[in-house]
Formats: sequence, structure tokens, C-alpha cells
Amino acid sequence: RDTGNGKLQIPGKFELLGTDPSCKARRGRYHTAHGSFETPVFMPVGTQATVKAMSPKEMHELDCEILLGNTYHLNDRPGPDLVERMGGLHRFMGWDRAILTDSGGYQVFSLGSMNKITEDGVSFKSHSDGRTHFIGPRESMEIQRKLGSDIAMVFDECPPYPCDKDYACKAVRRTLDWAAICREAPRAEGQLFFGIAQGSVFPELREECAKALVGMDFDGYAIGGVSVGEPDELILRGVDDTVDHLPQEKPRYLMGVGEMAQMVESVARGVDMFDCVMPTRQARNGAVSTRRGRYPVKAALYKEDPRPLEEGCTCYACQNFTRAYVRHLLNVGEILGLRLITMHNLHCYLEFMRDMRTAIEKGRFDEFRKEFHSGYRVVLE
Ligand code: PRF
Ligand code: ZN
Repeated sequence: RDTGNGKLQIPGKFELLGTDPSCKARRGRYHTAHGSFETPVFMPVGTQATVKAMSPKEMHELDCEILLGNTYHLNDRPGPDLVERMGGLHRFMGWDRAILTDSGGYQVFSLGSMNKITEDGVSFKSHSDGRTHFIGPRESMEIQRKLGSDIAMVFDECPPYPCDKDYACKAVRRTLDWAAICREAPRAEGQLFFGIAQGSVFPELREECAKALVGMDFDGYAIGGVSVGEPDELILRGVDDTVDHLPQEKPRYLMGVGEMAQMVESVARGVDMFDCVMPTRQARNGAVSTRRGRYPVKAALYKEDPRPLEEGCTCYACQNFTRAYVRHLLNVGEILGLRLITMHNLHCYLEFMRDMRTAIEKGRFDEFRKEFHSGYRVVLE
């Protein structure tokens, strides 16, 4: 693909642009068939071929370079064949930049009423029509091929927390067997495949899973099976136990983590990519994300607050509207209220990643990390 600067870049090329002297934080650029994205990156979630409440034009204006889509949902509705006939997911949803699709290997366990896991895959009752569906590694990769995403995730088994070692071990075996099948599946043109490391809270299993995946030579590697209800410190331990066994020269993706404090700490541990429904879902709950934590703008204390959602923020919502106005919109049920908070929250997340990238470039990520933590609490009063 011609990036406009005269250089033809190959999908899958990962440029490591710098590392921080104080920790394992990396600054990079990853190339896909629909352009490159700068890392560390946050990928907003567009489960149903849309980032809820946002147009692709607005996502462009936020300088978003990659979105996430879901195999599970798009398989259910409108179905991969329809998307393929409509020219693929990019054209279908009017987004010309990169898209990563999750495999469904998490959603079948967390959303569908699951029927049965076998060595071939998972059968489950669809949450929309109640019919029984089946997705295994071949089916997942075939759906993702038809969607035409730039990065397709392998079909994995994400065990719940807590989970005994015997079960976690079986899930790792199955995840590896499935990964080997996925690795050889037909791809869309230029499509990249990422492996997913499982292993629950057991370091030996994480090591075994990561090493076996690396042996299969994927385009990138994800850390799966964390942030599934375990205590906070176990999330970062899962990251450490996995990253240590992944190659420097490939991107690393921590799936489903989007709490700011956990993202800074994960970047410090060498993670390059994140996704989470948090900024968009919280917005629809009236929760505003800021660099200091989040707050409910519906609270009475904001009734006559003339300040923007976040002081100093340069997003459209903050440049033009007050907390009092957004609170009013929510109170009377106007959809613009949810749109403005979504826009702000996404801006906040994307700006946060830009600031981390700059800090790594300048070799002052350590300062950034300390400063962030000193001013941050998850929930503000
Ligand atoms: N596997 C897949 N998708 C995921 C996860 C996983 O383990 C998680 C866990 N946090 C989020 N999304 N395929
Ligand atoms: Zn804002």
C-alpha cells in the first residue's frame, strides 16, 4: 500500500521507533493493508460494524487509526456472506483505515448461552434468534476472511476466573490446537493473523502457551484471559508472565483492558495494543473519562457547572459545551448528550495514548507514569 510518502509498506511490518530506558515501554508503528497505526495504541470497539454513536468521519477527526470489530456479532447479523457481497467490512461500514477483528473465541463463552465445547469448536445459542450456531477455528477464520479485516485473531478458549489448573491446562491445549489450525487457514489479501496466549493465572501455562504460539510464527501476539474478574494485581502478573516469552520484533496486544491505570502499567511492561468498551460504554452510562478519573455528569453538583466535560480538553464537546448542558441533555433523554460524552471519552483515551507515545519518544515515560498515578483515582466524587 502506498502511504503517500512514496514508500510502499508491507502489511505486517513493525517498526520499533524507540524504547524507554526505565522500563519495557516501546514506541512503534505497525503497517496493515489499510494504513499504519502508531503504538502504543488504543483501539475503540465497533462491535456491530459501528463505534456506537460515532460516524467514521468523527473517528477520523479524532485521529483514530484502527478500530476493532467482532466476528461473533457480525456472524450473527448481518452475516459474513452479506458483508462480503457488500465489498467487505471496510466498505460496508465506510471506514478506510485499519480494522482488527476478534475471533469470537471470547464472546461465545461470555455472551451466547454456550452449549458444548469439543475439540472442533463451540456450539452455542445465538443471543439474537435463539438458534444453535457453531464456531470453531476454521469457521472463525473463514468469517474473518469474508469480513476482510486487516488483523484477524485466532479462535481461542478464554477460561473464567477462578479456574483450576487442570482446566486452565486443557484450555491451553485446546487454544494451541486451534491456533495451529487458524495459522494455516485461507486469508483475505494482506490479512494478518495474531495468536492469543492463555494460561489463566498460572505462570508455567502462560510460558508454555506463549512459547508454542511463537513457534507457529504469527504476525503478532495477544495476551488473552486477563481482566476476566481477577484482582487487579493478577492482571499485571498475567501480562508479565506472558510478555517475557514474546519476541521483541512483533506487536503485543492486551485484550479487553482499558482502565487507564492498567494501560500505563501494561505499556511499562511492553504492551503495544489495547481495546476496551469502557470509554464508549461508560459514556452511554453518563460517565465522563478524564485524566484524573471518571465522574457521573448526571450528578446534581453539575447542574449549573459552566466548565467543559474536562478542563483543558481540545475535543469538539469540550470546546463547545458545558457540563450543565450535557447534564441537561441526559436528563431529557436527548441522544446528543450520549454522543458528546462518547466523543469526549474517545478523545481522552486517544490523547492519553498520544501522550504516552510522546513520553516514550522523549525518554521520560517514567515521569509520565508517576505523574499520571499521582493525579489519578478510578472514580472521582
Ligand atoms: N480472547 C479473545 N478475546 C478477548 C479475550 C480473550 O481472552 C479477552 C480477555 N480479556 C477480551 N477479549 N479472543
Ligand atoms: Zn473533551
